[in-house]
Amino acid sequence: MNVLTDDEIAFFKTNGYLILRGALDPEGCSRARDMLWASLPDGTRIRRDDPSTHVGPFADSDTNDDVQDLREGYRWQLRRVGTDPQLLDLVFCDRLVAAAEALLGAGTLRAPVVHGMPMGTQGAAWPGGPVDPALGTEGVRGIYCTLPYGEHRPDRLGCHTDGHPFNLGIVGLIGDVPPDGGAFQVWPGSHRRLYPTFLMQYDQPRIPYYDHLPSYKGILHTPEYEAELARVIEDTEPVDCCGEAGDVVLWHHRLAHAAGHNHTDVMRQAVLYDFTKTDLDDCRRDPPQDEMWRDWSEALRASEGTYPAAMDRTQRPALA
Ligand SMILES: O=C(O)CCC(=O)C(=O)O
Ligand SMILES: [Fe+2]
Repeated sequence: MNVLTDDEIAFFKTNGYLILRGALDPEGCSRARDMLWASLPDGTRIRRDDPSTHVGPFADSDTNDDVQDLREGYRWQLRRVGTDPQLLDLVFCDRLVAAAEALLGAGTLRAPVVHGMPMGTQGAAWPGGPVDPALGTEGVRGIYCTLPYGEHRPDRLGCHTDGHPFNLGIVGLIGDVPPDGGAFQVWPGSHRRLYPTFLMQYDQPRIPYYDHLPSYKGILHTPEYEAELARVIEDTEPVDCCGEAGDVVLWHHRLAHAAGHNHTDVMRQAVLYDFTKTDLDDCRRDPPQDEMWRDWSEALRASEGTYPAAMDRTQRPALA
């Protein structure tokens, strides 16, 4: 099945992301929302049927520091359901598998494991750290939400690339997300600028945590990466990937991105999944290649990356 047009493939090659409208089954989105709300213990202040209670931050009594069911500040990350068959059917569906194969090559994808290990099973990478490098994740990352900010006025939004190896990310909206509503933000073209600044194609070196050597822990970026990311932030306007339930953003693993600030009164609800190829374990030892599309589909490698100007508008939904 060829679900992506040549123009869509070209847009992805140049910009590092591609928005597909209505790619998720509406019933599946609705079940995912049910799953999210069903995960709450009894008696929480936040209640599904009263949107005024969705405004963040979470009350102290609703806060939970379990990495598989994180509720803290303005973020709610439900990872425990990450290998539920219904959630896996939602993202590893025919249309998205075909789209991912159009970019990565037919028959190259590793399937998620039903009832396997959700992200966070093996805990944080270091004390108090994030669950990256996502050890053992066999399903979706989880259902990630951003509560409305209310009066909260945060600092300027930063951006990052992710710390664990994967090939192609997706963010699928399971509820409508208006502009400025905490949608996934992407910095177009940053994948081509950042890819060569890493030491390895898919991984990043990590400094382990030692009690007696506390001054540094975590990912160690190259100076080239830090400098290029600073330039990206300076010269590139992020795209707010807002949309309706069912819309999906596909994104390159080295694309700079962020979870947007939510200045609306609607909670942002999305499911995040990482497509990985069965040959990732071999390819991940390689340094960045002169041909950065070596591990991608023939169609993507052959694409010249040019597309009709009108796509710049349809792929920038907040401006449309
Ligand atoms: O929730 C989002 O929109 C993005 C989250 C993200 O960037 C991450 O978990 O690495
Ligand atoms: Fe990220």
